[in-house]
Amino acid sequence: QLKLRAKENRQPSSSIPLKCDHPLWCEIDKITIDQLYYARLEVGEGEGGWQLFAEEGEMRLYKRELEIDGLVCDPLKAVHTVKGITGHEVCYHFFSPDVRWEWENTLESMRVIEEINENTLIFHQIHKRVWPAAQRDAVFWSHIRRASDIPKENQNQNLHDIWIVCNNSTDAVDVPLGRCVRMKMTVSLTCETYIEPPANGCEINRDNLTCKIIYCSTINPGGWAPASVLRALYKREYPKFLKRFTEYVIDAQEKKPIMF
Ligand code: 18C
Repeated sequence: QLKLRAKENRQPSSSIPLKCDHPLWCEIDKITIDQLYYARLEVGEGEGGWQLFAEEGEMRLYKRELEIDGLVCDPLKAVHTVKGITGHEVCYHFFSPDVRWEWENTLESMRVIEEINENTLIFHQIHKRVWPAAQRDAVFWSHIRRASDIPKENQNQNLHDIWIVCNNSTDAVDVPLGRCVRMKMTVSLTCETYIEPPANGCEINRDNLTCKIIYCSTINPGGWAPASVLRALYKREYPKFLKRFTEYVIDAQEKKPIMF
């Protein structure tokens, strides 16, 4: 089993570069802004075809049934609220290749194939095989930013304390297929931090923090996979992922200074 870990401890900047010459930059910027807008649209059961399929504590997961060329590509939207961590911390752990093995249990291998800038990486991931389908891989850029870095003309809401990570498949890099079928995905994790002002001018501590998390995902399996297997798989795995990931971030940050 191949596990390639990033060597340095990368720390993405809290402000994105004003200018980037990379050919994918326009696409990255546009898709991230679109995903932020999409994530913040409220979903209600029955509205716009969204159906609640799992619920546990503060966590709610909705799906919209969608098939493309006979393949299940159901968009998912999950909302969760956790205490004691900031949106910056949640997004940092979702983005950073240094900690991905700590929480991501669908991986067989993960490799950073290009660093576009300190906020943007291109990954190649091979995922665990799910019987009876062929094994899947994905090539995608991953971009992290504080939403207040979005240019003023695209800010139609109050975005002061929001972070987003957007992962989106790309064909721009040539990675041979090997034995895998390549899936296509658009995934975003949007986090908003609420701070309850501490009494008597005390310093903010972790008890004052609440983080609202919105996770959106649309995955096209890219080739044959039985619909019943796929729907049963995601119904079980998305709630497990959200629970495991948020608990991991709470534990990882518990004793550390708050990353606002
Ligand atoms: O967003 C997540 N992770 C990011 C960083 O890795 C990134 C990756 C997203 C793709 C994840 C899809 C993996 C599916 C492949 C097989 C799963 C094996 C499961 C084994 C469990 C022990 O954005 C967090 C992702 C959390 C994913 C939960 C599983 C969702 C399944 C969705 C099905 C999608 C169809 C893919 C085709 C699979 C063929 C049967």
